[in-house]
Amino acid sequence: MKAELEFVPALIVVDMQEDFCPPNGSLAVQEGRSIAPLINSLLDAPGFAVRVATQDFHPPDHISFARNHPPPNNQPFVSFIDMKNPEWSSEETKPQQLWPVHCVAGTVGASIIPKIKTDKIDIFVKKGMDPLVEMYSAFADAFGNTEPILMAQSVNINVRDALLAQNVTDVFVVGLAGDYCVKFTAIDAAKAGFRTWVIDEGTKCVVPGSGWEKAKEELTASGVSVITANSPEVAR
Ligand code: VGL
Ligand code: ZN
Repeated sequence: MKAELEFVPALIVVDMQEDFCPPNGSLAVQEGRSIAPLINSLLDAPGFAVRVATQDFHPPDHISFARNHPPPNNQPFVSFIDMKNPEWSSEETKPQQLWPVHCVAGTVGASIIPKIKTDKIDIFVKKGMDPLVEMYSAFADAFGNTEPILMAQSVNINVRDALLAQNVTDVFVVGLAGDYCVKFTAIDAAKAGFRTWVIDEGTKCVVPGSGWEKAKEELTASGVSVITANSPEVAR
């Protein structure tokens, strides 16, 4: 009966890509590049059993790109469109926020910034590849679909199964952006049954200040702990 005592931590580095970083990223998050040293120190820490990096990896016709929708309701950051659940039997729709073109598969914008020590990464997760659906989380699309057949179009690997195969118990999340992909990845990690932590100084937000405050409330309500980098809980 030592199951409760087990601590097998994984690190997930979310979307540390050129398009989310100043000065040239098309969806640059303020100070996005500045968290690279902290993330590298975590990647160097021997304590993590698995190190994952995610990449937003969209086709040019992705549903979240404002330019793929007719005016006037196609203003990046501002407009929302109705997005349909790609699950064939579902009629469900959701409002989807529109973005500038970003992280197009194969472009420099989709590449992980060179500062990040990618040689330490065990698993690269590409997500958002299905043109018809948004996927902020590395675990599920915007409708919560996690079935492999459906997911195969939007993601290149089932992260939950990959982490479970390594007996992971705890997931630590850092990267960009705190109020979108970091938040949804952490909430889904908790839903998947992992004890989940977001490291506060390890993320920056599309909407700094109020966006991060709201995200922290949602994280806490979902059972995710937001902690500082020097907390004793952080694997080293
Ligand atoms: C993200 C907006 C659109 C993110 C991705 O990585 O947080 N945000 N696509
Ligand atoms: Zn995206």
